[in-house]
Amino acid sequence: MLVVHSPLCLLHDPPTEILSGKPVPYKESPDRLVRVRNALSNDPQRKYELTAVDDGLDVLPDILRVHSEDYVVYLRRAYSDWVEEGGDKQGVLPESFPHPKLPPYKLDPAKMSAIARAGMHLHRAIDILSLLNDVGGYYCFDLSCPITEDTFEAIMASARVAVRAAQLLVDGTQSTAAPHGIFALTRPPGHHAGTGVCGGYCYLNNAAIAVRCLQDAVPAGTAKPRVAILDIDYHHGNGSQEIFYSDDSVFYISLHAEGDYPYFTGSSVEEGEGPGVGFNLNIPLPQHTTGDDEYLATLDLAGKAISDYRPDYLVVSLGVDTYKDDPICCFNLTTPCYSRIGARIRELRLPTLFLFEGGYCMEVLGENVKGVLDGFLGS
Ligand code: OKP
Ligand code: ZN
Repeated sequence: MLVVHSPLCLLHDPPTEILSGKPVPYKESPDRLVRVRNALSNDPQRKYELTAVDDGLDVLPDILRVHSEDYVVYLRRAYSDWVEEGGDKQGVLPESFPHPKLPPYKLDPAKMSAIARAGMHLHRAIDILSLLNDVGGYYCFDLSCPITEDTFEAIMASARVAVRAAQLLVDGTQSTAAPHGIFALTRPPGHHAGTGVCGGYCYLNNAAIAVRCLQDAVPAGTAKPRVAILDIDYHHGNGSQEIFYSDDSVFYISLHAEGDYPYFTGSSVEEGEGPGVGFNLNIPLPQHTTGDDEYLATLDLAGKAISDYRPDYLVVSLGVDTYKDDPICCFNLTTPCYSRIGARIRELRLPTLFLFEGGYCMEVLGENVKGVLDGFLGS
């Protein structure tokens, strides 16, 4: 299996985040990537071929098919604006938000400080009335996404990994009969990032960017490929849901912990809207009691829904924070479960793009991710 990665993804390394009101070391660390990379490259059977993405690959057009331009401009400029204003070199994090219940907001965003812009959706700020109807219009929805000097470089590299992996999947699918899979070693993760908002360690939605690449890679006049996203990260992928909520060409399915972060989304009544009705499926599972058997039984239901949709491609948001000892999560999955998950995904017989999302138990992170991929390969 080809594994696409980029050393530039290691650059993003914020010192702290706020957890339960206290500053703690940042959990989404570069070491996560190193652990997974090492586990795959040390595979005794050498099943994984690591390939570094070309740093020159221009993915801005792909990113702009998913994210709003003002948001990407914000991500690119936030740190330098901040430092220019004398801000701390640790990076920029919002501390005040233009809450929709406190308008009017008549200040000129161009005259705002970088930290004000972090909390403010620049574009909407100009027409603040629409902000009232668009709570998703903030650049940050929580405090877990500091923008350091290297953040933009790393998130662009992560997007390049996703795009290159999608291209390779399309190329490979044309030449093989066996279910084909590619792993994109993306980091920072992406499934919490929405059209114009970061949060949950996510800045650019790598899976969504990859989906649009898969859909674009067809000759003119051919039907647009249908893509299913299977999100098996412990957390609900609120960003992926938002991006595809009214899109019937993308079926988003998530298994996640009920009532945990990101708290406000992930209910089974969120079914999509407009043409997207019926193409969003949330399957919340109970915290604390969900173990291997319950999880696999639910995954079978998701697999059935995916088969019924008859997608051309499967994109898997691969988080392994469902593990029993994950420091920020509360499911009880054991290491042997991950290869069983991979085997279930293999049974769908679809060209499959895996993208790395969450997973914070460092000791087994590599082993668990490799378990899913091994299971998919049938080994
Ligand atoms: C990312 B992924 C904010 C706490 C934020 C963020 C968890 C992000 C998980 N005070 N915790 O889905 O694994
Ligand atoms: Zn997660």
